[in-house]
Amino acid sequence: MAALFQPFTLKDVTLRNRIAVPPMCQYSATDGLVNEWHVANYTGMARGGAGLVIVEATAVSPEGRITPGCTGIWNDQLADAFAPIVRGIKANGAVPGIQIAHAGRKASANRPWEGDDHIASDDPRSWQTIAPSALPFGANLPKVPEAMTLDDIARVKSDFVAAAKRALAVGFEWLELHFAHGYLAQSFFSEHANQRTDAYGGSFENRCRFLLETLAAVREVWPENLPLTIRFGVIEFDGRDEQTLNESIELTRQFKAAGMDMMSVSMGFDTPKANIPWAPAFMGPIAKRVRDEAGVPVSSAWGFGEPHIAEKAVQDGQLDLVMVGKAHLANPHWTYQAARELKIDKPSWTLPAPYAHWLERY
Ligand code: FNR
Ligand code: 531
Repeated sequence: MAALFQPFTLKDVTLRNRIAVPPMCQYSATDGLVNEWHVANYTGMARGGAGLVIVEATAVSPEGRITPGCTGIWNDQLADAFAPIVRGIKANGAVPGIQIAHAGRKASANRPWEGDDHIASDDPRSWQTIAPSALPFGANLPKVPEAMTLDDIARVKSDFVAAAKRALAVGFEWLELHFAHGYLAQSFFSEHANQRTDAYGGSFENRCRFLLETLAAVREVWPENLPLTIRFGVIEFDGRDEQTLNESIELTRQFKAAGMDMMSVSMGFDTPKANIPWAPAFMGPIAKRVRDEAGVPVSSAWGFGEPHIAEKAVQDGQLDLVMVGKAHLANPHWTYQAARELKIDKPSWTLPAPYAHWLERY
């Protein structure tokens, strides 16, 4: 049996294999509300055989959306609308997860296919962004955020807690905190974005404070028996990589002590000046370092969408779970086809009978 097709257990949740659909924004919601597009998208990927399907970055507050099309979970009506998605993922044998997020200074942007830049300030669709400091990301995202007050910090933490409670109530079994990709939490950690002089900026300890406090508050309401994971950018590719990685690994140990069950190892994206060494599976060795040095289970994405590459990442002990993103957009039945390519004896086990019966017999 291929390593990729071994079940994976985290807390009381067992995935049927090591393949996960990572969160991928659809930019297709209205005022945060999901619709039939989201049901079809997520149900289809579960039907294709992945063990875990994580719903896209879902905003904990309206100003935390990246774009006007991003999903939200800041009230009960928005949360309830996820019920058919949860049911659809489960009915197709996968575990339903959701990533909750606040976009910080990268919020108030146009959809990628409509510019991928900040919405002009005089456009009524734009909104005021917030961040640790009044520093813009730059490049395509020049909008200057408002530096958060201590009240803002307390409010956003409680928004994360409320979002976690709603995610649980609607039936999600796996919760991911989006602490990566230059969004709000990541930007507290990064000196590219955080130049505060109070308890939330400056020293390593202070730059970790918002992330650790948010994690601890969420862990109090998210059941101990269900996985709570963090997507975190451990490296910026900005020329200070060894120092950032060492700090990130120390923070990962602290996340673990505060109740994080697994890390989705990713990049910081806090500066447009990064020089990212794009290549298939290039995050594998970095994820392995986090796994080995911090002693936590890890997943990662970025170029694992070829079955033999994904298989090798698990076999080599780089990843516990492999995130396969864009390859799932191209082919929601990616897992089924990976099983065939890796010559799993009975590839049909990932497909439901109404499909498998015909695909195997004739
Ligand atoms: C993403 N990605 C992403 N990441 C995340 O943490 N939350 C999100 O909501 C999104 N949204 C998103 C939308 C789209 C359209 C893409 C293509 C990507 C990043 C994603 O989870 C993954 O890390 C990358 O796609 C890299 O993995 P692949 O595509 O190389 O397998
Ligand atoms: C980051 C990305 C960069 C380059 C290629 C693909 C993806 N993502 C981050 C996403 C939104 C879309 C862009 C989130 O984390 C929400």
